[in-house]
Amino acid sequence: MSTKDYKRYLITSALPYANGPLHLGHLAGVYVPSDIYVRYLRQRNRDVISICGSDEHGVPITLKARKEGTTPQDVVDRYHSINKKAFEDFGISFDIYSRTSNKVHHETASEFFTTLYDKGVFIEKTSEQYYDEEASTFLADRYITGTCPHCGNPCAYGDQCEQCGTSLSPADLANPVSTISGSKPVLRETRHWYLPLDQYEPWLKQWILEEHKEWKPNVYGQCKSWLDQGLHPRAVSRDLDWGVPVPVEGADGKVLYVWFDAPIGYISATKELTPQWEKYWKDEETRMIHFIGKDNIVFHCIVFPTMLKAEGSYILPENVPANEFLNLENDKISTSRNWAVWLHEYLEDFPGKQDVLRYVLCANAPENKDNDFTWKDFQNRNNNELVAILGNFVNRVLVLTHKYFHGKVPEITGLLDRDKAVLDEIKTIAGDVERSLEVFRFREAIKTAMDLARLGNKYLADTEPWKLIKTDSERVKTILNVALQITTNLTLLLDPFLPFSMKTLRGILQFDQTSWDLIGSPDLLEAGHTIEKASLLFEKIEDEQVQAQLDKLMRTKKENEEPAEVALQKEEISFDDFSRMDLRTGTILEAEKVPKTKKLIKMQVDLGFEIRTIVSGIAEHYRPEALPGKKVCVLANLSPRKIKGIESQGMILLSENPEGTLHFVEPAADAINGSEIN
Ligand code: B3M
Ligand code: ZN
Repeated sequence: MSTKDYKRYLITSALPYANGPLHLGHLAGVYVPSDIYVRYLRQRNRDVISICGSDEHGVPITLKARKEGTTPQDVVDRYHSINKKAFEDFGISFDIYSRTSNKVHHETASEFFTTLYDKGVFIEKTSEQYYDEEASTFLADRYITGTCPHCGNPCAYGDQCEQCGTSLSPADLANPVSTISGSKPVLRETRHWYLPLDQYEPWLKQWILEEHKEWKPNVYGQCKSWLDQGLHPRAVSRDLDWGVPVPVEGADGKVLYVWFDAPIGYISATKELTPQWEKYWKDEETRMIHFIGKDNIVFHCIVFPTMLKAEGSYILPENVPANEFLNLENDKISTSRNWAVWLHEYLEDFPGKQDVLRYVLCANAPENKDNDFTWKDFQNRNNNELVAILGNFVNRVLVLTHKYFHGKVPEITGLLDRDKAVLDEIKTIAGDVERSLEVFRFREAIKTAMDLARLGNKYLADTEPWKLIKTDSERVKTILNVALQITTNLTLLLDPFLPFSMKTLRGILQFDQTSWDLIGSPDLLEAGHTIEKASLLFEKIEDEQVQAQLDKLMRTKKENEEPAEVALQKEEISFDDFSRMDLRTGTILEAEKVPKTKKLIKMQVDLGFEIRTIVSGIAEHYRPEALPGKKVCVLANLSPRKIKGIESQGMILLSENPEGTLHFVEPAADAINGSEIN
């Protein structure tokens, strides 16, 4: 691990696509941890900038625009402001929230490409791709549907079959169709630029596998597996009309691949933020950290570093603390199924409770494995930790200070060993929190920080100032002074995690400092200093509130229930094939169970022109005694078959419901036996 003391920090957080709102999975995976880290560094007085913005290119955005009958620019304008606001609402304190459709970004990405192009980094290759002649455009993989070669799903996409999950390329599809015009696409030659990742493989192996063994196991492991499998050149351009145009002569209709331009967005946003952007990007004494979710690992650990290395003047990330995914109530969060807690909806239902969500998402972060968010856990952590431990301690201290000393910090009349031990512990705890934060163990950090509140509660329970006040008010002065010092230290220690509540608490304490270095200093609040009246920092979340959230999710589940899987259509037949079947109406005359079988019933069926014996597997669905008199449809000219020694002379038509129950296909009630069914 690098022990170098860095001069400055460049913290980036994955640029969310501006084609939908944010949910709590986003916060938990990327933005809560990055914000905690950044706030902590600021409190330590480090030179730090926090960079984010909207990722506004890529095919899904153009697809969404097409679907809504609007322009991609309109889509990204809308979600850029929605998401920017959601981040602000939750106190995610970026220094800049930029966007990749703006001018600086287009210029920066364009220049970056040109530099690599001029250096001869790219390979140019011509390949055949599907082209829609009606719409005069090449088709991105997502724009093509066709039949999956693996499962026969007729609506598979050019990049993936959503029925069987296989990843595909457009050439795999049978009967390809353009989703733009509905026409059959043709193969056409097209030219693209490729980043030859394979050439950088030895360097990447050295840099990641040897020099960054300290990266989180989930990140290191994914990189290793990519590198072990061997890298291939990757196309960095696309035939599309939305994105950064490829800055090469004759490249009309081509744009940079979204994953080429998006990470450059970090650079453009920094340029937009400060004229001194180069010191953050080009000085070895900057520590660059990328906060991302696990699906972005390859781009941030392999592709983007290769781009930076190939360009030559940039630094590389020092760490990429990617998180795994957060599930919701035991199910994958999904935008298309609306299985999510949207940030704006959370705030409508829990106004002012941003810190509660920040707390729960950090305490339960999917740091090393996928994790589950449940509303029950949310309630428990709020009620049993924020309210019962932190809120309770702070409230007791504030209320007692007002009650006994009219809101003035009492003086220390003499420190006992117990008091000294508690005060010493503050620094120890802060040291532990620091160590956890420095290695991106946020769950551990928040738990340790809360230990200071636990310690405070224990201190009050052990010293019992509310009893002592009657006999030894001098001693009570010291106890409350110590308790107030703990409270003040909490505002410093918990500020990265719970910025809203700690701000409120600083207001109550009339303490306006936030420097981390003050933690553990004596007399943070001086004797005689006046504090404001207490107000509750956290309040209980009731069962009904949790139930309401669960009900909301249940409704979503219901709305989403997919129709039961239906078999695909069989091979086409001609009308002649159909008319060879002799389908007739009949009436069951007699029915009895076939002995020693579970399912079979033997019936006599009147077909008008004769009476047939038919055996059918319906004993689990109909009782024999209920059958005589029932009208049925019969395939009359099916060759007779022996079933359990009985010759069955025809077949009764049945339909099945989703639970597997069989029902007779019923003819018209007044149909006469033997009438034909066509
Ligand atoms: N737009 C986010 C995602 O995969 C993607 C990140 C870009 S970071 C440069 O959801
Ligand atoms: Zn399939």
